[in-house]
Amino acid sequence: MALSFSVLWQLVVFLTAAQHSNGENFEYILEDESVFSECMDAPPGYANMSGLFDTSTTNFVMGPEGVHVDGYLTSTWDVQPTDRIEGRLKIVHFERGIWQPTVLNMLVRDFCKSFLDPKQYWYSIFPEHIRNRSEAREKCVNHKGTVYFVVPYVIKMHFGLGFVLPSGRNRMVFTLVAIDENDVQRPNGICFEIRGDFFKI
Ligand SMILES: *[C@@H]1O[C@H](CO)[C@@H](O)[C@H](O)[C@H]1NC(C)=O
Ligand SMILES: CC(=O)N[C@H]1CO[C@H](CO)[C@@H](O)[C@@H]1O
Repeated sequence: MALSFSVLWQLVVFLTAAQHSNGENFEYILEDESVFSECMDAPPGYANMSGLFDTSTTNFVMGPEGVHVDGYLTSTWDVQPTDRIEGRLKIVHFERGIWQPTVLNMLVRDFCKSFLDPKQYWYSIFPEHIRNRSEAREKCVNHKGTVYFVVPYVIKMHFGLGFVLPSGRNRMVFTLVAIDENDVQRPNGICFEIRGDFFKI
């Protein structure tokens, strides 16, 4: 997939604006307490969330304020610590009976470099709540078997991008791929979705 400048630009806007916007703010309300869904159109050979983390030791419970999370996650992805992890996110919106692409696309070339950076939009989704941070800092998701303990929290996904986010049904589609030291992408990528709706707050 060729990466055009416009896509890169969108990504920069998405990443930076999420933190410093004085425009309208939106909260993404999850559709389902299990949080992570199967991708509707996963690339061949890609695993779902269970290929990234063992979530069987994590509780996700929907309450009035959102989805409560506690427990721990163990990384299960069969890749190498020396791999670079590239992440993509696209938001797809349900409109007039079909899923339509939106301008909200981003690519992170080296996810592990900024995994625990508080300025990243994903920080509050999960990394902020890791209890054993020193281990997480050393061992990103490309270290199979790493255990991330979470301080119990309620998932809050806030976005202030300076423009209106589409209300109605949305899918945030995440894909992660590992790229080895010879710059070759491994076939066992990860794809999962978080379905929800944007509400103005
Ligand atoms: C994810 O994939 C695994 C292995 O293919 C499968 O057993 C599991 O049911 C899938 N999980 C979801 C949420 O569908
Ligand atoms: C390096 C580190 O802090 N690892 C810890 C992660 O949390 C578990 C449980 O609290 C500890 O057993 C690890 O030592």
